[in-house]
Amino acid sequence: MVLRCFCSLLISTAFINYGETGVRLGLILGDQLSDSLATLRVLDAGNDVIVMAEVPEEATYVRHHKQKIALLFSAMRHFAARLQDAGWQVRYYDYRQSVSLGFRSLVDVLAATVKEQNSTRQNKVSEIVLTRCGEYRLQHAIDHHWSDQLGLPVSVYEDDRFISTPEEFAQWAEGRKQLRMEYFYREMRRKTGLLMEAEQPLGGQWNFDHDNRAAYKREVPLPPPLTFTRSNTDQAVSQLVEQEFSGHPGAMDSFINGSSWATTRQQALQALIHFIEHRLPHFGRYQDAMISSAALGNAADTMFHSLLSPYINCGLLEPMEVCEAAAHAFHQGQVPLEAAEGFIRQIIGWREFVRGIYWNYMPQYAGLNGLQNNRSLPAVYWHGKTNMHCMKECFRNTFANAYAHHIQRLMVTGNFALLTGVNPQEICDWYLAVYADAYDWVELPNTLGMVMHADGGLLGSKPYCASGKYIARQSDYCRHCVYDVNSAEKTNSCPFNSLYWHFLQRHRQQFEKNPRMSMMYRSFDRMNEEKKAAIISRAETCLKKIDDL
Ligand code: FAD
Ligand code: DLZ
Ligand code: SF4
Repeated sequence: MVLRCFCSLLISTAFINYGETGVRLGLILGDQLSDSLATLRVLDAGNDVIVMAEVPEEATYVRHHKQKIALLFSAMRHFAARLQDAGWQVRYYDYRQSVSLGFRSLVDVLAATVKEQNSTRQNKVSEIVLTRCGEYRLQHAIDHHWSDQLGLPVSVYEDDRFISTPEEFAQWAEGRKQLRMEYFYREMRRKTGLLMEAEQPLGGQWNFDHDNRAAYKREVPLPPPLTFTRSNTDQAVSQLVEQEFSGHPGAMDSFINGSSWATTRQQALQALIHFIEHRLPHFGRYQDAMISSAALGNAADTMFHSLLSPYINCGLLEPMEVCEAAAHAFHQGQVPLEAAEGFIRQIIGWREFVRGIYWNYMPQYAGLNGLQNNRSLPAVYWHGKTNMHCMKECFRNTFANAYAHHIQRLMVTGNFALLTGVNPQEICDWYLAVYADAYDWVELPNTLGMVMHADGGLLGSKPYCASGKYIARQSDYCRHCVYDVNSAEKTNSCPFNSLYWHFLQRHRQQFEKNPRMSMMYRSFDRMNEEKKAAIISRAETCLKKIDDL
């Protein structure tokens, strides 16, 4: 049970200058669309004003996928309308208003709102109130500049939609030689009581991951896709995005026809119920599986995954409520324990863990490049045209839906960036741009740490590098590919194979003594010299013409 009490939530107040009671302006960000938000609990609907704004700085600090912007703007507009219906005064600036008024950033919006309020109303603005924001970039500006810029106290409250706070994570991490998600996850299970019986995990095991490695052989049908009715707001936002963000990546079709993202709390709840009924029962088992869309249509793009991350990350759903729904389904006998546990682990384990890493190590974390990788991001990451069937499928899903599931991100497009030595900051910017769920706090540790191993192993004791064999085992991709997954040296050999060995040779010094990797070095060393040379030569050819592969 996570206790909520706003009196203990205040993190910082810059520029304390109370004296008169006035109006407080509560800024609600695009990823804070929750009824339970601390800002809403602190403020008084009868007196204070909520400010929300679509602004160029947030919409363009990377070239966000069109659907990410559409989802966020539409969800923000629906949320603002809900607040108004509930009796709040809301000052909402849509994108065109912001641009026409010359606002670039959120602080520009606040400055203008303060001026307007102070010149037209009796009650002057006395304070700005916010909930801790997700990204370091913005939180740093708030902590260090906003109070001076606005001439007002700026109070920041804890974001207690998360299970743990950055301070709790820092305490847990302090003095540990290695940070392992598994141990942090156990703390979170104890803290939430999810799937616990007194102090013990239900089923006598914390983690059932070893049961979760199956390839999908069509044993059960893929779940039916869910579609959402599009509101006038969705339609207006779609038009805006097509006109104002035409240079951003991605297609809008699946958003416009309602087959991608929910934009209201009610629709997000529908998505949660759909997941629990149709996807969760098989979630764990097929979590690492991939399958081509040609034979199975759109359902192949999502398989049994929840598709809930965009909603959890922008606030339409809360992490605890989705976990409680999964636990409830287990207690009702609707899903097996390993399915519920596997899902809950992703949320209270991985999601909380990566956030802890982010706040503990920022801002230095963003600049790490432990493997000294400096290749520019290959153009194929933007145009998606390649003969590598696995990559083609992942790019198609990404650009069509602003989505790819975890194994597509980690073991296909991520693995390729790792093996080819792409600069971590460039690949991070790509992941931050192209997914509907992408926010720096969660994308950065996943990409820089988990995929690129650029943090020296903070997030994983070994890099997630793999040859085509892994992809062949977990998917049907290789059966539809022009490349031969059983060869590493032939001219039509799978690029992942030779690149894998090339990667290991390039980083022999770092990884040869790693007990989880030394076997691979021994395998390579056992090959005859001719074969080794042919593999390395094939990898070098691949590296020279990445965009032609
Ligand atoms: P499911 O497979 O259904 O998982 C359930 C939930 O668990 C997700 O909704 C998510 O909230 C959580 N979760 C699962 N894995 C992770 C993880 N590794 N870190 C954090 N939360 C996790 N996730 C994001 O939310 N935003 C990102 O920007 C993001 N960037 C990523 C970049 C890379 C390179 C990789 C390898 C992973 C990234 N992830 C990110 C984690 C994960 O891939 C997505 O959370 C997941 O694919 C979202 O789809 P889903 O909701 O269907 O997830
Ligand atoms: C992602 C995003 C986008 C595209 N646009 C806005 C916006 O116009 N206004 C806003 O308040 N938030 C937006 N967001 C989400 C913010 O980038 C996010 O709140 C911050 O990065 C903090 O996590
Ligand atoms: Fe991908 Fe290689 Fe398989 Fe082709 S053969 S799908 S490139 S892993």
